[in-house]
Amino acid sequence: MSSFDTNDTIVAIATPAGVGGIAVVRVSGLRALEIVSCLTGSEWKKETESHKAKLQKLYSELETLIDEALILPMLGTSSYTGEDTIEFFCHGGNVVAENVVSACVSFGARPATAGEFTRRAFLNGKLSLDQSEAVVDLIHAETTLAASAALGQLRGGTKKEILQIEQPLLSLLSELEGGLEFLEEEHPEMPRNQLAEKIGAALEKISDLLLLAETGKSVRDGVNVVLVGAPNCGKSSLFNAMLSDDRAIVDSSAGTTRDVISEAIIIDGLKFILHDTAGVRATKEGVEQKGIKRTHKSVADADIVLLLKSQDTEPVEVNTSSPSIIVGTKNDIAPIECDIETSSLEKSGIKKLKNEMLLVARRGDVEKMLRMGLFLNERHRHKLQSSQANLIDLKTQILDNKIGDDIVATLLASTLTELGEISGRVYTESLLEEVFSKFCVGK
Ligand SMILES: Nc1nc2c(ncn2[C@@H]2O[C@H](COP(=O)(O)OP(=O)(O)OP(=O)(O)O)[C@@H](O)[C@H]2O)c(=O)[nH]1
Ligand SMILES: [Mg+2]
Repeated sequence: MSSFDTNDTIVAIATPAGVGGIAVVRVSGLRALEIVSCLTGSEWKKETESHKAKLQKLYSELETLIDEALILPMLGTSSYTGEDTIEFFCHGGNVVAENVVSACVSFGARPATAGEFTRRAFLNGKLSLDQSEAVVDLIHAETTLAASAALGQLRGGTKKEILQIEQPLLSLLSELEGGLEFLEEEHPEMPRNQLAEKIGAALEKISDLLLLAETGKSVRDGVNVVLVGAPNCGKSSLFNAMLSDDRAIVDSSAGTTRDVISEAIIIDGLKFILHDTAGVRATKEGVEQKGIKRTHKSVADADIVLLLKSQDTEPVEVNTSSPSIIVGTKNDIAPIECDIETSSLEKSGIKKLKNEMLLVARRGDVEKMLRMGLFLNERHRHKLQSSQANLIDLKTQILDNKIGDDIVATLLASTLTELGEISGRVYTESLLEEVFSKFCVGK
């Protein structure tokens, strides 16, 4: 028997631990009505009106009173999981909900594993796999933009886009497979350019999605912005000015900042993580050297590099493949050639710099992503990338006339399996494990 046996009735607290007004205990499965009947000592039948709450006393198996709670039945396919579900809205805190769970277990439920309610929703066809992942994103959203994106995906945006790539390829596959049943004389091979064209159309859509996956990453994790430059060029001052907070130590001595200091700010709904770093210079001082090493590591991980320059310090060069903005600092003393001039002292140029960061981070694409209801994650991106590589390869082999319809069909089928794992049209037990292990218990 699998540990996820869907014949079991599962139970878990759906609200976070700790003291609060109410706690919600969720029960789902074949025996949900039987269990609520045991807890309340009154009969809850199949005919119970769904989605209509009732206030009732709950008792343990020893018939001691646990709580008086609002009980919400959501029956059959109308529930989140797609099976009979009962939610108990009981008093919050650390004891009552646990007691309700224990009572449910004594009456035959099993404690749910992480994400098991959503896993059932998936298995019962209520949510696709990407929609299930959107549930986690919605719960973990730190910005309104992230929440909107998660909601768009939960409402089926990604599923629809993926289907639009899959459908023509699936019909192509069945056409190819149909043709294979005939002898070559009876059924000529599909024209190569026609085949390549269809694969090309899928490739175009995939690369559009991959661009927006990049945007999804920015919205989900934030954009890493690293401030780098010579000692004393004003990095910590600019960092503080951007945060509107006296966060990092500023001093007229060169080499003040040693550790990387990171703080997040939200600009136009998008999260940016600013990293103030140690000034780069040749030094023999051990601690400073360690700091500079950290600067280089931050630069390597940056999404955007702010290269700072001031008239009173020697400019430094940094090696980076990330987009950079050359920021002139201390322009109240003297201007310098750069992309954006700033003065942390006078708080000038900060807004302009933030706008430039939004531009470089492709804030514009966020709107597109939201409109399409996409919130692609690393898993989706990985599947899209390898499907892209396989399709490019397949297209080349077709155009080079290297392979017959039978091989085309085999290769296409394996790519479709890969793509199908995004929405869960195709899935394995280990894929479900990978996805649902990221959930919390009770979801
Ligand atoms: N006039 C003026 N002085 C500034 C400005 N920004 C920074 N300074 C001064 O420049 C000096 C160095 O500033 P920091 O912000 O500590 O420079 P840093 O790049 O972080 O220096 P390290 O941490 O040593 O690498 C301080 O004396 C600041 O007051 C500015 O916009 N205008
Ligand atoms: Mg500093």
